Amino acid sequence: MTTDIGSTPTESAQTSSASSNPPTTHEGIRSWVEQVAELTQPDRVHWCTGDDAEWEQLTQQLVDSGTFTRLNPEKKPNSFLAQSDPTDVARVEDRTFICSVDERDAGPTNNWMDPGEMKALMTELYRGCMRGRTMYVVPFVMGHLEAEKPMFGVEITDSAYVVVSMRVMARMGSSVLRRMEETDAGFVPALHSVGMPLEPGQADVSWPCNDTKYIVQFPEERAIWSYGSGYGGNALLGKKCYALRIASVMARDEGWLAEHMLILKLTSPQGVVKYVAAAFPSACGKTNLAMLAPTVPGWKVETLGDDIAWMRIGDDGRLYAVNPEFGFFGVAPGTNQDTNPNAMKTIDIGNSVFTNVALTDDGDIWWEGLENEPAHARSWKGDDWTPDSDELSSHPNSRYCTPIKQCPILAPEYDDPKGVPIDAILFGGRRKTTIPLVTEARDWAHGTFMGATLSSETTAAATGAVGVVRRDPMAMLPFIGYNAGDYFNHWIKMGKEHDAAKLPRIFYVNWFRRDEDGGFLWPGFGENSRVLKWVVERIDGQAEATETPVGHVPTPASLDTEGLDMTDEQLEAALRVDVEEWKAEIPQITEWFEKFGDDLPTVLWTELDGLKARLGD
Ligand code: SAT
Ligand code: MN
Repeated sequence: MTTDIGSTPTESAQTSSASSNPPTTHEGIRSWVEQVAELTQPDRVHWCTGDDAEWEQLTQQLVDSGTFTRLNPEKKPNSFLAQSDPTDVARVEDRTFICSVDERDAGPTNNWMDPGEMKALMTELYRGCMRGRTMYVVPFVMGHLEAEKPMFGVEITDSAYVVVSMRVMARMGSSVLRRMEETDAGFVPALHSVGMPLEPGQADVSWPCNDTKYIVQFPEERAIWSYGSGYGGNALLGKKCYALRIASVMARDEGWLAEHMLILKLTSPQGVVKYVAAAFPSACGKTNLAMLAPTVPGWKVETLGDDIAWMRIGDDGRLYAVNPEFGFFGVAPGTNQDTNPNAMKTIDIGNSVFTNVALTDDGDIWWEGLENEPAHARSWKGDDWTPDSDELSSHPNSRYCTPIKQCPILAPEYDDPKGVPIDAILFGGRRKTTIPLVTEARDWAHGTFMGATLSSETTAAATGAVGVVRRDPMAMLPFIGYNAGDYFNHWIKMGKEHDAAKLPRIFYVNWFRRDEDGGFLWPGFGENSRVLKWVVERIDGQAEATETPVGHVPTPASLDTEGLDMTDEQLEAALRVDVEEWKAEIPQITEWFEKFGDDLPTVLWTELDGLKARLGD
């Protein structure tokens, strides 16, 4: 391994007895842990087992330190509320770097710094940064431990909150470490520090973090260094940093896809099963779609994943997807019995961590949009909150972190390391105008064009302005670990190198189109099953579509709207391809493509030319 962090270990490394006698025979892990301990100077090193006793000890410790509030066990057993520092509430995209050896390989959509320079800079930040704290070593695997090639990682962190959250989100602990030892497996080293050492006698705060933040991927080395934040995707390094940014680079090199997609299983009343993967930007309802309760009679949805899909071509030429995660890290506000009854059942079982939601007087959680609004609560900032308050009770990016195994509609195939063959890929964004409810791509290249030009209004999942339209290719803008031009090319290649007839069909959806008065044209949530039904019927050659300049759009009659409280005008407006709106989109797409210069596959320019011609430009 080439993670040359800090100085070489010496005998004076007194930071902990655990590091001088680590409970592993895996040389690579031992020496990396020793080096990091030498550099960061923790008081103790704790090798995580992932067992229940450890969970109890760490959650109690977090309660004692004020990071956690234990929820009322009658409401939410074995569950906790964390309130973060009010400045540390979302992914920090402007502090996220792809430190490839060559700047060109980071591409125009990523921040870049020379890897040597970044390491020098961060090594100084890390020097002594764990003083007064415990350093936790978290062996984990993304995906199945029984996979043909298990995807190992080791996260070193000085945050017990991260350890507890990692236990929910990934398979981790002793069983993973044992397997790594048996096979002398390689792993992605993922180093995390909140960046707040404690001097002797200095009292800790409930949410330590640092104003200086770096979230850094070294794609060639397959290494992750994160500093200064304790939150979500900045700190749970198996998630976006590994399973998307680093894995997308591995996928490019090895011919597969690491995507920001949910995976669901759809069964028709006739018992026909289809698997759907769908990409939406953060906080656009991916979790709700993944756990959809269909309103169309007889149709059934089961969940396989809500955020990330790893997809490989199987022996039969089809594209198989697995969810590398073990839990859900869902947006809390707006989740309720109506919008996502299955998420509510999942979290009601307990064993969950909530971050930045409100605490009710009876020790339960509450957030905007949840039923039974309390007359009084403690807000995410720790203030008194009542329905009359000017401030929100919960941060818009507040989250529940809950075990996937508790999901009442988890598909049994979740446990199959081979994954499920995907029939359809949906790309979706949040757009008030222009984009119809659903459009089918003409072929894989056109579908890649749809994905590459996907646009969405920004949400609270990342810091920065909310509601601004930005291109978010394949909903991967913040997660592509290399040059996005090369990433598009990788998608095009997947279509060329494999049998198109066996690849999933591609669709573009928009649940968020509005009428002139600003109201949503489509009811969304469970009603989205009507769109899924149309998608499946298209695949089976049953549903009708109109060929439009932008692709195949349902004829109003082909969409099952029985029992839906919607006028014909509303349905037509939701499905309309407005040539003028699309013409206004062309300069934006052109400007977006020009960013990539020669790195943009020519096929995508050809697709754009075709679109222009069809719009009558
Ligand atoms: O903060 S996370 O990256 O884990 C969640 C998200 O933004 O989708
Ligand atoms: Mn996500």
